[in-house]
Amino acid sequence: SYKFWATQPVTRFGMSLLGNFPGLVTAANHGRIEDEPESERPDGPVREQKLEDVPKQGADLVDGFEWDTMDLDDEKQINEVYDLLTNHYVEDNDAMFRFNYSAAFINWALKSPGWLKSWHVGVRVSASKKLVAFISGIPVTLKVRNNDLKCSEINFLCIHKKLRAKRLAPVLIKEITRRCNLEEVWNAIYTAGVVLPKPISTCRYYHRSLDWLKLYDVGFSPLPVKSTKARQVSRYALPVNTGTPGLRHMEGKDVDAVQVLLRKYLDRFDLAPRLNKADIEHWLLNKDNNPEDRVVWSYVVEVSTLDYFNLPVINNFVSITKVDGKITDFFSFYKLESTALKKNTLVRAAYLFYYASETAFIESPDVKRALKTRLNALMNDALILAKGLGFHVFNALSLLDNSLFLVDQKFGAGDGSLHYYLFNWRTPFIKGGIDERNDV
Ligand code: YNC
Ligand code: MG
Repeated sequence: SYKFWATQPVTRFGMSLLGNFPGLVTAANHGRIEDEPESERPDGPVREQKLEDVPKQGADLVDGFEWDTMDLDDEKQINEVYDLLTNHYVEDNDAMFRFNYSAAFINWALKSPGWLKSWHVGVRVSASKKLVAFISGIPVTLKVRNNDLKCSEINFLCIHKKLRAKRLAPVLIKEITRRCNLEEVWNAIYTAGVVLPKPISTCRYYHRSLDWLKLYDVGFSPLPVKSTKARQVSRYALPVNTGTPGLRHMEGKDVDAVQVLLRKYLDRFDLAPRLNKADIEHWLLNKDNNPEDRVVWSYVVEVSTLDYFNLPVINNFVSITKVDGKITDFFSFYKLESTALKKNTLVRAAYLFYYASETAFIESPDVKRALKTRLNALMNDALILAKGLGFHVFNALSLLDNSLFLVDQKFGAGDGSLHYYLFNWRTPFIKGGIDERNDV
């Protein structure tokens, strides 16, 4: 039925909207059904809009509640968002675990380059000023097939459990839409576990045990019928030291090289963010001095130029220290804990974040096999590092080139999918993972 989503400029299941005829398509005829199959229509907006038509004021909330633009430079207000999410944000299907985004994570995720205060939207109880709902956006440039879209990335939609099923979510979504539109941003990307009209891509979560006993104790990992605890522990054992020569922490001096490498790497996919140097610095470099607040870990592989080009060192004519190395690979992961609700304990999860490898670009018919080998070596090191940092589990989605290493690295498919959505942009479904891609 989708009473709310049927009114929004998104593509529908099994039918197409009248769209992409500037001037013709208005809110008035939006929603009419056409015969032409959606898959044959060109990529483009579902609805064309003008700045002058965007309301200058937000819609009224029901009596007793008020809008508040959050100031996330104020630690107290970050903590209010943290408290709301800690108690009311996303849970798994069995209500055993709930995401516990840290205040440091919220600060990192919502204050990326170009962030706008007006896209951090709260709803408070008028009398007590208690924060009871939230939705946020950050600006992103997104490559969707052959187009670069100026988008907002919508996240952290959350409503207090006592205010559920009262149609407040559509009010929040319309308000963040209005605030994006006021900045002349007409498209958005968002992900959700629930099915809405209409996913542009769908991923599965994969989990790799680092501390199997902990995951068993909290009810995350079952003991397979034909196994024993000892066998499970040894199945997930990892070496203490990493294996890739030249692997080290990423530093400020690596930003340029990583940005170039990642851009080239992500260009191979139909859906990817366009990241500039400021983005790379923000998303990948750790700026927190307090180790407890650290959110992201990034590593590069640096091979000295002499090694890389396999040049013979003739004499000391070139001092090694003056030769910049070449960054051939990098990977990163971030920390996002979950509360195990029945045991009241935290599960420390590392999530695979951006990565790239020059191996993807070698000119050889064996490029895929080479990439598989290289990514397995890199991801094994990522697991070793995450284990050394005290993480209990390492999570990844079935996107990018992950299908090349997930099984080999002993990841198991989780239950539940993550659906990707674009607001006001039509494009055919994008298959996940290099093996399923059909675009070449
Ligand atoms: C959801 N996750 O279908 P229909 S993900 C979008 N995303 O509408 P009510 C959702 N829509 O079916 P409740 C949604 N979940 O009638 C539900 N809906 O068309 C739709 N959970 O509203 C639903 N956070 O207020 C229905 O439902 C309508 O009280 C019902 O509130 C929902 O951040 C929710 O999972 C999710 O806090 C807020 O259950 C609440 O149940 C909750 O009666 C736990 O709403 C936390 C949780 C969601 C995480 C996320 C991405 C959100 C994307 C929102 C869409 C953005 C569109 C682009 C806007 C910018 C445009 C530009 C430019
Ligand atoms: Mg509601």
